[in-house]
Amino acid sequence: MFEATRRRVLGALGAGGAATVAGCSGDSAPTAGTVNTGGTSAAFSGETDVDRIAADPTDLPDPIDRDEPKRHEVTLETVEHTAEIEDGVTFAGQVPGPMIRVRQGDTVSLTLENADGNKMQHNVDLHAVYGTGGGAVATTAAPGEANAMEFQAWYPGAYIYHCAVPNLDYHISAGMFGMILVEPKDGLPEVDHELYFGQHELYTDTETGEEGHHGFDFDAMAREDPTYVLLNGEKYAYSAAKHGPAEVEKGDTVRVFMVDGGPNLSSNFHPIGNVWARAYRDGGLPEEGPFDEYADRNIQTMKVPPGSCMTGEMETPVPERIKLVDHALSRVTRKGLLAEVDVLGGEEKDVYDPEPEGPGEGPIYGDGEGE
Ligand SMILES: [Cu+2]
Repeated sequence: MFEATRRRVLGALGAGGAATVAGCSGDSAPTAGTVNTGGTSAAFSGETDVDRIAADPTDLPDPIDRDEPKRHEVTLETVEHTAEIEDGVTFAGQVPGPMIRVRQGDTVSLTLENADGNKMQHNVDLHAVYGTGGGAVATTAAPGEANAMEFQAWYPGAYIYHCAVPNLDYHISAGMFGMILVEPKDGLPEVDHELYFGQHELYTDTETGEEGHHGFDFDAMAREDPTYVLLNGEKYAYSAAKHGPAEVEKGDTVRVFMVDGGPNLSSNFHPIGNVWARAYRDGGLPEEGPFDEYADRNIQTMKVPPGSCMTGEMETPVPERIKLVDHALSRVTRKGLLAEVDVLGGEEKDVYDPEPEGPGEGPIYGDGEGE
């Protein structure tokens, strides 16, 4: 079922059917992994060891409802996987890594665990941290080890966290990034839905969609010429054809958190058929509201640099399928980036009428006389 679905997606784009990108081994010179085609993966040494690498964008912590600071114990476990489409070094087995959600003034005790079977050292740099390397030096851990640091969340906003070992661009391209959201003390305005996505690009030594074995390609990464540009680590991960779409009811307000891991490409994040009614550039938030006055209004496309985030809110006055894209559109048509949100409900023809009365009925079509 899963294989058939994936093949349909790839077929629809004429991409030719790629599938599994295997994990790399060795720190300084990762060896070639493999890419297998559906149905034949067992024949290759690069057999996947997870069914799915794409994080569920609806799986994020609840908004904070608290007036007092709190101390959090957070453990990020790093695991190295062989996974479909996405090459596999990930935080907690998903791309992006899990969202960490705290309140400004909270204290976070963060432990970076490097799983025993891993081959590389890892760490974490959180952009929400005042401190050397955002915690990267203190948390660096070899396979089978764990290291901790503690910080107070001093300033509010949505921030990236990412692996920051010497080959950090490779580790991020392999999926080692996520978001920490520091809510202002009074919290964020209430919305009906929140979604969480992560964009990044993957560099392999084989053409996009080509069957066979893919290895990581450091030269392609240096040229910033990716094989895939992805939302949530898999080709079209949260589209209707794969793990999605997200579904909301007409009239709901939808808040989207997006982190751009890069390592190199900025995103041009646009909701097709909608607009960022309120947009927080780079995820930045003021200490206090009213947030409506702080936010940019009615932004069509948000620039999100690598190593940054954005928060955008959509209104949903009509039923439709919203496509979340990087508006550098070859990344959508040819390199795998797409998520979809379905707005369910009855038509609102005053706002949008997909089948208006035909030509000749209204003044913009002429009145049929004098032509
Ligand atoms: Cu790493």
